[in-house]
Amino acid sequence: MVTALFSGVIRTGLVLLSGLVLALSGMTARSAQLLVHVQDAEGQPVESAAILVRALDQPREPPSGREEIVDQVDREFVPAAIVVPVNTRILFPNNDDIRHHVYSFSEAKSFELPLYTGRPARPIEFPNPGIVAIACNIHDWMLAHIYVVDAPWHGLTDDEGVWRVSGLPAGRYGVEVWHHGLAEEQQAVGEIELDADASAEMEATVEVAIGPSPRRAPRPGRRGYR
Ligand SMILES: [Cu+2]
Repeated sequence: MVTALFSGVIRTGLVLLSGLVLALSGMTARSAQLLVHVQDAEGQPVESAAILVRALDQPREPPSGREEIVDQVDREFVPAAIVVPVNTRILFPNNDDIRHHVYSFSEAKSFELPLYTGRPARPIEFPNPGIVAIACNIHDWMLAHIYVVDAPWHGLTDDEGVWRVSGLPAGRYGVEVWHHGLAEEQQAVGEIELDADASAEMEATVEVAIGPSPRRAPRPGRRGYR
């Protein structure tokens, strides 16, 4: 049985696809789940877009930060995209046998870790929401994006452009899609009302150029390798 449940949707970009009641009999905690699918203008899935979900009927409490690691392996950042709550502290260890020089000029956080090997003495703290692009001053293909968010529910889309969350209490939610290829005013925003035991799907189409594939480190022995 499929029953449409939802009234409020959508300002721009992020639209409700379907809502249905799940028969979750026997579960004591009544909660909803939400699936968000992000695609580009050609209908191709957008991987590593950050999804932010906020309860609109409850007071905003910033999520507490955590400890994370963005590694440097084979002259690449690993992972190349990460979403973290504000006040997260990220350590940037260098696992290569050469030196890297990690920096960011982003508004949400600018910092610099001058040429180093091994484990830096301390992590970098990210107190402000926003997209932080990090790079290496020596290897110009090295690039990663840190999505610093103040939404209690958050995650990154997978290679099919999908992210899902469960355990949402019934209520109204604001949903945002962030991607480093989007200007702030292009970020997709939507609203949804979820009943307990409901499951909903939303879809965002964003004008972002995905390109053929991300630049990778040159293979050993080829020109340009440093
Ligand atoms: Cu480097």
